[in-house]
Amino acid sequence: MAKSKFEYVRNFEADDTCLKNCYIVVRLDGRNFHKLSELHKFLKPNDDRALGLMTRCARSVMEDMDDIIISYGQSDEYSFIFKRSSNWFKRRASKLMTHVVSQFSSSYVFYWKEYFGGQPLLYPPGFDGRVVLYPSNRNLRDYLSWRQADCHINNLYNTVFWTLVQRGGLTTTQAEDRLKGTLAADKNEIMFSEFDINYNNEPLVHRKGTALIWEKMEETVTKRVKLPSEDEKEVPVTRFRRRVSACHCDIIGDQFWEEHPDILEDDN
Ligand code: DGT
Ligand code: MG
Ligand code: MG
Ligand code: MG
Ligand code: MG
Repeated sequence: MAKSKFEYVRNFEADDTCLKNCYIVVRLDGRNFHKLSELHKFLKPNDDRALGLMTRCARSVMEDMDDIIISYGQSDEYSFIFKRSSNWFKRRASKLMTHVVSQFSSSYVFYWKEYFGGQPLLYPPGFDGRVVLYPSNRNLRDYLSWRQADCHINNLYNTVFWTLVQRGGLTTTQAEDRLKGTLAADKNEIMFSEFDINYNNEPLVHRKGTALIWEKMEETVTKRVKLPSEDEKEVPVTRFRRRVSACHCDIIGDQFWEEHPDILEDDN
């Protein structure tokens, strides 16, 4: 086909191919969820409906996109890790990021009522996205550790903060003053001695966030087959399927990675 004289504009598109051999991380984060959570009366410090909805959306992203090996989420953010050998969308950063973020955003609206029932979503929420490349398994694990450590630090603070307000009767300003300069041990001690709360018994989903991984499972179904010269009969057929499974475990230490050796590809 003849080219139009306008074709040259195509060359203005920037090349944003992700460097080979690197893990591609797409992290998204809710836009102004401070306001969204207040307006929709999310429970403090953790609203299991909101967290469940985030994970439902992440599951939808994983099921719809090739090559995501693990996802990790907490609060209003989720990170999706594409395998380092992925050639999806020719590794174009903008394609990968916009597919993830738009699938996630539309899922947030689509699945809202499954988590919030009759409570309406009052405006269309948005998410930002970014792409970061990590060249080694160590770097990728440190990235995920960073996000999980962030989850821990924020959740410890938020848990003691809202305990002081909701059960201790402090104003938010008083609670803030009370916690100024305190270390993790001090926060644990306040909860334990004043409110009989052992932080380690708080729900794992709040303390550790959510990792989504692929779980291989064997499935046996019966199929009707008709061979020539024979009557139709039923035979069992076993096949392997994979499905997304959620865990709220520690992903900083070695144990998780030793138990799931096929998530990462070898460094070399
Ligand atoms: P951004 O990301 O710069 O557009 O602004 P925000 O407001 O989304 O800030 P960010 O992402 O640093 O903080 C997350 C906000 O979402 C924070 O205000 C608390 C809120 N949020 C997330 N999960 C929950 C929850 O389970 N319960 C409540 N009450 N709030 C939550
Ligand atoms: Mg932010
Ligand atoms: Mg946010
Ligand atoms: Mg956030
Ligand atoms: Mg098109």
